[in-house]
Amino acid sequence: MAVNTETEIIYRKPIAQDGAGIWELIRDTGTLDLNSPYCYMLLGDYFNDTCLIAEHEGAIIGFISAFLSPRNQDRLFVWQVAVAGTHRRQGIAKTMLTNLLKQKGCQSVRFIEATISPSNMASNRLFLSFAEERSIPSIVTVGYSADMFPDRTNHEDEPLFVIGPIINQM
Ligand code: 9YT
Repeated sequence: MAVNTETEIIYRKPIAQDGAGIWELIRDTGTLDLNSPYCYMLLGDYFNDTCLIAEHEGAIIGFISAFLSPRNQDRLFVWQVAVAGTHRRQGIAKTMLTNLLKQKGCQSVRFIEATISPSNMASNRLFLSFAEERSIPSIVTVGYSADMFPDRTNHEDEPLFVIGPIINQM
């Protein structure tokens, strides 16, 4: 479905009240692991210095969640990147990632980490092209293998992408 994108897309930090809308967005992607609504409320409340929402005409059409590694503040673990089906192929995910890294909460970040399953083509493309465009090294290691997930969930491998060091490339 084509959507009128002439009206501006607003990028902003989430708040707890966005939890339900974020949950619906993630549910509708069909590719991401759907967490509880409560989890998305917590992200909006306690982790919103490192999360971002894309909003179009009052609807949440994009979300990126991330947190600084508790062990190392120069590592940003990007948890989920989601864009609504109606708004794909417009560079919204890359804008969210770029804008997020410019936030105050990400000033210490030199490495980005994310696990991305093979079927999540959009995020595979996003992270690799993000690194390539800025000539930032990237490595992919095992991450969380399929056999770590509960039986019958039929979960794919979650290879770990590490991108960095980022030095004045934003
Ligand atoms: C970058 C990204 O969206 N990773 C997804 C990780 C995992 N499969 C999840 O939480 O959906």
